[in-house]
Amino acid sequence: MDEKFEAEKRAEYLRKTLQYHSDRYYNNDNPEIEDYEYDALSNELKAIEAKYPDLITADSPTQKVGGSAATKFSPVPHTVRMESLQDAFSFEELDDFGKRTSAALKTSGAAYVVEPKIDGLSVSLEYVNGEFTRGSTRGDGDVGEDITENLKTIKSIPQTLTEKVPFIEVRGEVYMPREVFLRLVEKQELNDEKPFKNPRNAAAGSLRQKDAKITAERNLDIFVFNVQQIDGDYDATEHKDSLDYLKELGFKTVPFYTPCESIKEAEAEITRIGEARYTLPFDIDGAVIKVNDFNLREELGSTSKFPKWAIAYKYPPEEKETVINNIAIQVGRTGVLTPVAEFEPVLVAGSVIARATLHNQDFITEKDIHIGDRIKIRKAGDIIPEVVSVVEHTGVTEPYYIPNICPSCGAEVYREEGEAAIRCTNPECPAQLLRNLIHFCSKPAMDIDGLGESVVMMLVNEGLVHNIADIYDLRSIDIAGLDRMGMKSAENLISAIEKSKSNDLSKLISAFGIRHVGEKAAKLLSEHFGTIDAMMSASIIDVLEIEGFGRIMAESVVEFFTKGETLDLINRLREKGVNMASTKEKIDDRFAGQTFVLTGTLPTLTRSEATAIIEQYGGKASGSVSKKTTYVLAGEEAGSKLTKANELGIKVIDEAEFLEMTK
Ligand code: 0OX
Repeated sequence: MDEKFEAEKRAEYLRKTLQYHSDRYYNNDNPEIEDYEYDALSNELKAIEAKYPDLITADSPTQKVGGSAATKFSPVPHTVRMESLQDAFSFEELDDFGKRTSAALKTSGAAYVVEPKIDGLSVSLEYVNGEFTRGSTRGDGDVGEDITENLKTIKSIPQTLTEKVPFIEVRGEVYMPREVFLRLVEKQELNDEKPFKNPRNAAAGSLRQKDAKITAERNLDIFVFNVQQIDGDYDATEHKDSLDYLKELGFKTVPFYTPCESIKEAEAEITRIGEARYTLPFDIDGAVIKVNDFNLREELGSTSKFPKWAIAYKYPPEEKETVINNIAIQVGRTGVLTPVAEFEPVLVAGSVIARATLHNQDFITEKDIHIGDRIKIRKAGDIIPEVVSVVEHTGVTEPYYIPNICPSCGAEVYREEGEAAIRCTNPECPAQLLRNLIHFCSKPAMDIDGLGESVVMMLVNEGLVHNIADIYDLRSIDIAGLDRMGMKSAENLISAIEKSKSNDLSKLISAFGIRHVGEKAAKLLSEHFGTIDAMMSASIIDVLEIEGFGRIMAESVVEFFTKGETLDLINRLREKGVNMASTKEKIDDRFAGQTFVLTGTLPTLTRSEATAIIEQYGGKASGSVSKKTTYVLAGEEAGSKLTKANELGIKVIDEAEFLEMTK
């Protein structure tokens, strides 16, 4: 195949992939890949585009500063562009940066400063007469989002500066200290909420909250590192001056920086920071080299995206070697057997780890993992342990295979065609019961406060609960006897259990943990059918009527509601008084996607009454007729709109026909 054609295909693939991951990162705060991996893909695309500039497209992720201006908050245009930094992954690239800088300045070399690159969210803070007036995210560099109220909750952001500077805009990085992050994740796990993947995502998720009270609870912090623009006395000529001035005004500035006379010195400092990386109380994803002198910075200028006077060196994720002692099997809620590698504990990215999931048999086979192997591990997103590769087999053991009986109950296991997962066949498997119970009580499900993993485990181990419905037979006297439980907490737990009986049906459906049915699908099912009885008698065709439901989901729902154990469970829960009906009225959106234009005087309805009916059923009322109009609702003395409707061939209806449509 022609080389350019191949490059074009690859570029297309890279653009799509990068767009997908960028959206997860910036708009959902839920990345799937490592920043490092993202950067590598981005660099590959940049290299292709450098070789074949005609392959550059306007929407290429390489043409954006990063992030996109989201719509949740009001837009803030940045009068001084919030530039991003050019990245380097090797010292050769730093050497090149040094050469470019010297060449452009026509000097033997500029002096630099090196500072840590805080892994958080870049923000702009504006002050008028020394008062904090507006704060925003970087967005795409040109337009960000107004997050003033959220930023006001960060204690280290001064509300009032020590001097009444007429106007100043500064730039800094909001971050979540590692300790705060670890506590937050602990709490999220306890509440069975989906935990944040790393401090950066936690900071982003906390900052872009509509409710600033949530941001306030998250204990975010900031380091300020740049004066973006200033209207006032400012005579800083080098990096140190600006940081000293910012400090004087009351800002918390970058925790340290080191002046370096050459790129070689800067590289030595970067190595030192890299070694100390995990001893810092906050995450860094690199170090920044900046030209020290402001006049030289000005002389160097910027490209369309980044300043030519600075570069970020990105550290690779730390990888360590260790030895697999054992592979344990965990049985999940839906009976899936998950292999977990247990290895010699090692210190990686700041904490000791001893276990990592091996996902499934395919993962093990692909990496050729045996017990006893020397392996390379790292932490994904610097948090979640993962096996990178096998370094060497010890020769002691065979390739590993997940057992063909369930380690919890001894029942046979099976692997469905086209699926990676291996499942236990026993619906009464105690390991599944435990996982199901934990899910049943969790926040997105029945939301029973106090019934988290550890209490559920005690209830099962003590033989107080054998089946989900047994929860509703518990008495405070049984619970009070459990470890670290008094009468007071037992009573609280009983009232939380009692309260869950009146939950909306959607929570119960979510709590059943039907395969392929998450929280949103549970809501749709509940709104569509209204009662559990209607759901139980629904056919696959009936379920497929719900928008967004495909065949796999529909089959799974019908299969679940025809199983004997489901019917037993529903009967028992019904006996205990658990609500089995939707408390939400079904939304009737029969006019969804339709546009009505009103003209003339209707016999009985006023214009606003007719509009209200259209909107109640999800339709739109518009003032002018166009090709997009669905109906023209015409009354007495209809004028030019009626003529236009006839010209365009749009259906004209009268009030009687309209009212008929609403029956
Ligand atoms: C950081 C960080 C980011 C900003 C625009 C020109 C230089 N995340 O810690 N950016 C910069 O500087 C850029 N410095 C930093 N320390």
